[in-house]
Amino acid sequence: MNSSKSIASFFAALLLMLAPQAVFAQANPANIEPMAPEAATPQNDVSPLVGAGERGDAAAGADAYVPMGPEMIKGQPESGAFGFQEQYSKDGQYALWMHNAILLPIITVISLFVLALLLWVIVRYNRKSHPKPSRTTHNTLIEVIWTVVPALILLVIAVPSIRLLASQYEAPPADAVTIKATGYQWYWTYTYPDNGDFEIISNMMPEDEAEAKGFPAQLEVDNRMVVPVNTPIRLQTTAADVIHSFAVPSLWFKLDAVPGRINERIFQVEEPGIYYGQCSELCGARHAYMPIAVEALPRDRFEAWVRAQGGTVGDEPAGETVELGEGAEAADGAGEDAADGTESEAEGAENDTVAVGARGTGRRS
Ligand SMILES: [Cu+2]
Repeated sequence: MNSSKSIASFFAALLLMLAPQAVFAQANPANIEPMAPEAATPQNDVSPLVGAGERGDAAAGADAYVPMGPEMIKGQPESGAFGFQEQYSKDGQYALWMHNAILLPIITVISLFVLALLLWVIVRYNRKSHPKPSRTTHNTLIEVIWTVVPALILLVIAVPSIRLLASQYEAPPADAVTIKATGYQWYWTYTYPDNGDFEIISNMMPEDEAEAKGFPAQLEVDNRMVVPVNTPIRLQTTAADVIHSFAVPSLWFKLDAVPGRINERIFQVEEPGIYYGQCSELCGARHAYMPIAVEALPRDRFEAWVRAQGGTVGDEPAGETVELGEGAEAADGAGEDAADGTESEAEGAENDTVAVGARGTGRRS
């Protein structure tokens, strides 16, 4: 790192510490002083991170993020259920309406009509009751009807269908919050590039622990993907090893996560709550054990959570926290042990940028 970047990051950290945020209230101003002379030297990458760490502690004290309990679960599969899960996104609600009010009635009527025709032919025109077959080959009226009516039915279906398709692939607005979900064998990481680029590592919660806490086994995770409610999100997916697929049925969302590519789709949750999903592309031995848990929070609670992870909100300078990518590489080991691995890495390297990443990822254990 060169010295000008170091100086810039020092001022960035200083600004952060002086910012009049309630969550910073407990940061001890005395700690700002000793850092000043050190920060000017090129080899000192530490001081802004000490500041970032203190911000995390302050946030944890004043306005701590507490993961939602099982009473807030909204989207999850139910034993013996039939049909779609209840929908908590606009596209999902529209799609569910289209399925229930348009597709299902049309399918039912057509199936019954064809069944009736078949029964009529079987009963009325079998060899016994109708020994001498008619030699009729054409009937213009019937031919026009059986061409025009299906075309009209397709037209009726096409209108809401194309509308839904367009809405699903609408480009997110410029002020959308960007979240990048990366699939690994076999866990997910969530990066928040608009908020200081911190990373959350999300592993399945052990089944007995999840059940003891009242969460669905094999769906609950140690660190959820936290999103702001009623806010357009630019959800990007990619993968680090093989193809995975990010899918949350109750939010009408499924997008493949392909190594070397970024896929992107707009994502919006209408209500605070917990929404469960799973990797939906066969990706190896533990494909079934890399669930997705989305926690939607009101905007202010989301921002408090971001700060507690060492991230930034709005125009706050990002400082050195943008280098959290290293945390991800440190965790690139066995899937189950990823989060633990990062924590131990952080203990040994408190003066490294990884420390902030681990602080973010290790909060819930
Ligand atoms: Cu997968």
